[in-house]
Amino acid sequence: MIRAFIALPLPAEIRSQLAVTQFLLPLPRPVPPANMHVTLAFLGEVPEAVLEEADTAFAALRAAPLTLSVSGLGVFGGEKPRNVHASLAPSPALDHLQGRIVQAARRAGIRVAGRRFVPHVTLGRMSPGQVGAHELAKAFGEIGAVASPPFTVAEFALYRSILRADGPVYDVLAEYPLGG
Ligand code: 2AM
Repeated sequence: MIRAFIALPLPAEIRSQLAVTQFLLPLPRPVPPANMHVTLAFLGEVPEAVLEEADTAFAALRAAPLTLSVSGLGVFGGEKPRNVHASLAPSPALDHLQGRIVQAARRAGIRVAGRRFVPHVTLGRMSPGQVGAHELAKAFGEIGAVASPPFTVAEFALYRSILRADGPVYDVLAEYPLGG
């Protein structure tokens, strides 16, 4: 079994910009900038043969490169925050590609949760309640508007996640060019 997910890699400039933002936030477990990504589909623990079939389906998807931008900060977990992230500006092209990826994964036999897609880059994780919602809201207010210039993403990728005590380790298993 391989714990896997599909995500968009981010340009180094954007990861550096978000690394600066991380320093201004109370984040018990910040995501190392090298690990920052936009998850499109969390595949979970998948048998290797199934992942190979999904890989073929992902490789057959054709889509244009995406133009994206960071457009704010957000929290998952409400009053008991567990995830602090940078939000992406709405992109119908991204939503469309994400839907096709989920469809391809399901056709290959992977059970992908039917959650609404909220495009984001996780900046840090925390145990629920470890950092107060109020404390985060205050930090957001002090930081002010967080926005990036538009950037292009010309591939999506299949990642393996290995869970370690000091945080997950990600490896790129396959890359799928957009617009190639
Ligand atoms: P997150 O950034 O919002 O936490 C690899 O674990 C990626 O898959 C993470 O970026 C994570 O999103 C996402 N993911 C979605 N559902 C997940 C789950 N049930 N367990 C672990 N990661 C999940």
